[in-house]
Amino acid sequence: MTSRRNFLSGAGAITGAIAAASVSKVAMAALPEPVMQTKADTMPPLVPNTGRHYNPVVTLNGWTLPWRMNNGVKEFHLVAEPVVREMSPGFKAHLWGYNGQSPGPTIEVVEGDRVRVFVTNKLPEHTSIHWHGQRLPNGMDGVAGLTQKSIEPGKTFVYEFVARRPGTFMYHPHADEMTQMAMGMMGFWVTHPKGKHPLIDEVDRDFVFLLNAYDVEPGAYTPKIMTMLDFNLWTFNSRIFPGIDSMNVRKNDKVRIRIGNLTMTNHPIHLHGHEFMVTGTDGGPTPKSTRWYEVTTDVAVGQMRQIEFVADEEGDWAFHCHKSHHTMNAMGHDVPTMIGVDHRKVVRDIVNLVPDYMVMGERGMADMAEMTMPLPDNTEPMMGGQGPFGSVEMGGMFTVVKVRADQKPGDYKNTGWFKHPAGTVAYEFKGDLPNPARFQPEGTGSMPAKSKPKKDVEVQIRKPSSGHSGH
Ligand SMILES: [Cu+2]
Repeated sequence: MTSRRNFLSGAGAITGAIAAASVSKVAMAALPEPVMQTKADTMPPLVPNTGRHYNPVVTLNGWTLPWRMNNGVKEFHLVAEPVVREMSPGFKAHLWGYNGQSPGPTIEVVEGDRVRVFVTNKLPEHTSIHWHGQRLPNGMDGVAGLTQKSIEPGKTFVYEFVARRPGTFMYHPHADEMTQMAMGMMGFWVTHPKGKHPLIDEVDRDFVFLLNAYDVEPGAYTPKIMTMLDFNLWTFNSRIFPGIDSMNVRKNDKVRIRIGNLTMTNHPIHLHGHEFMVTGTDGGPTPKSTRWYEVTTDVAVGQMRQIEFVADEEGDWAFHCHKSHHTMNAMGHDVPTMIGVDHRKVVRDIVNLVPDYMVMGERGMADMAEMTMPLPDNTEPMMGGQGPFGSVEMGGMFTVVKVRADQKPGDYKNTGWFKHPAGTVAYEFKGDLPNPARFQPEGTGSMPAKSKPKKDVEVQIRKPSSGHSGH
């Protein structure tokens, strides 16, 4: 726009154009080179080589942004741009993100650090960045229109503040938020404490990721941005199971997992085999007197939770959102519940007419994970994931915490499936089944009903199919 206006307004504009060019050249020289990421793999922790030392985090299917030290200021360069994100192997979505990926890179600093973030906008529309949870000067808060002008396409803005409070934070646009967050613009931020902190324990492994949700129609590449509730891809860091890496830890490691939620609904995050405590929120570390053990914690919209546990049980432990529809991938399922309905005769008749016809769900939905139904290109099956004992029948927000005695300290490699000690796996009973002793009720309800149906009624449930598509 600038050059066009300059061109149109004649001679005076040439000077303007030269001035603009020289200014931007100087500005570019002062900018730290943006670092880009082309892969959706979990990158090793970025061990700090300047500034105060800390134990770096590992971003699940993500990475940490390197910085440049400039006169004692940590300088980062974020580039807001359209990206192609591989959501699981072979399934790519056209999103918006930062520095080549969505979510953007994790930013890690230390309490007391002066931080300068250059933000270049390569999107087709204006943007801004809000530093969720930070104490900072009001004008650095990133709310377009309220605390700053929005960053127009092609422009670079500078944010600068001292990371005053240690903890778990995130960043996201505060300009055309509905579009930009639906398109995947978000990232994680961790401020490490500058020394021993009474409420922040040292841990051996520190994982971070964001919860996000997309509505990508089977076969399509770009999310629908108007969707408010009916998302069909529920993701950890814009990845769906089985494309989400496992979290690999050493037995007896103290493990911290930090989770931020930028979807439109809450996610009860559940860990198998261990109890954890919520040790922090986006408001900071929780007072010790408020902590109790849980195996599921709800992460509401716009919230962050950090959980901690000692991984003292070896095995492959499921870790997932407990909303069962959030551990499934894209698939319209406008189908009535068919469990218990024997419709083999109807199927035979239909198959005579339509040879590829397939009936879903007369024995539950587990068959869905095993059948090989033709899918449109660029579509992930509704559920899958091949475990050592068969299909895991999961999708979306699901991964595995792998606890191994022989995992080396600082090694994040996936060493394959857990080898169960003999006699520790559920097994089939092969003896005779005795006749069950039927349960005889002793109570008759809390009080007698005023009126009763003349005949016993057996409830026949058929779930409505409206308002329930696209999971
Ligand atoms: Cu969920």
